Amino acid sequence: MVDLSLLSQAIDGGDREKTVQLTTEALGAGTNPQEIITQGLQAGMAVVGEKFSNGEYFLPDMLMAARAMKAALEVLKPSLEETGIPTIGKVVIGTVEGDMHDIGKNVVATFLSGNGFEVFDLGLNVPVQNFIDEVKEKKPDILGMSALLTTTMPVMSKVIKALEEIGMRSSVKVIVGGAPVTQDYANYIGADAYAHDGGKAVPACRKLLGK
Ligand code: B1M
Repeated sequence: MVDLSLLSQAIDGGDREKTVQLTTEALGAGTNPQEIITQGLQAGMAVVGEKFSNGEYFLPDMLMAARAMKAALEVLKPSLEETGIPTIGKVVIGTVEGDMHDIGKNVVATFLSGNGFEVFDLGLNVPVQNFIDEVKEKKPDILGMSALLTTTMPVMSKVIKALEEIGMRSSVKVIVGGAPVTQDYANYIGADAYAHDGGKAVPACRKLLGK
């Protein structure tokens, strides 16, 4: 049994090698990958965020933690994606323009593809027009947008307005998320759903499709 607080500490220390080693051990010991993410990796990231807020950490510390977390997610990806579930819907997802945070969006995308959704990941810093073009081209059931900065949250509203302007709002369901995003904000901008984390994004997307 791997103590997941050690994993949080490895993320906090930006120690990629240790993070990968502990993630591999936890997985090998049968720990649920979702638990490894929330109780180990994400918990560590929360500490990094707090330390950045209070001036104890700087940008390079966040970058090192991010690299460690990305490496750990690569270890977890195959088990999160192992599924015999037939495709239940198509999702286009991305982090909005101006925002370089993609770890949480990647977690959500991996959870969705591991739970039977066909996912088209547009990456990070995605301009409004790219979301629109992809909705036109891929005709997804769901459009997912992630924002980690209070300054980039309004871009999600711009995408929804752009969909309205071209008469495509009713052809796609919109789900939003990211640390500063709330259910109230989702309601305010006219999104169809909000999910607090990757685990909750799966039932939220299923619900949007009535499945
Ligand atoms: Co930045 N950063 N960062 N950062 N960073 C935050 C977000 C911050 C809260 C840190 C802090 O001050 N405490 C703060 C934002 C303040 C605010 O706006 N309120 C901040 C800041 C200020 C900045 C810069 C401005 C710093 C600077 O340059 N001075 C800068 C901005 C760059 C930009 O985007 N333009 C910046 C840069 C960076 C790095 C590049 C160094 C790096 C990101 C690397 C990367 O993603 N590739 C980074 C990191 C690592 C963080 C923290 C520490 C961790 C984010 C993370 O990956 N968490 C973060 C502090 C924090 O969040 N506590 C912080 C782990 C991840 C699994 O969780 O992303 O929340 P999260 O995703 C969750 C849920 O939110 C949800 O599910 C996910 C999985 O469970 N979710 C969705 C996410 N998207 C969803 C979509 C959905 C549904 C659910 O539906 C579609």
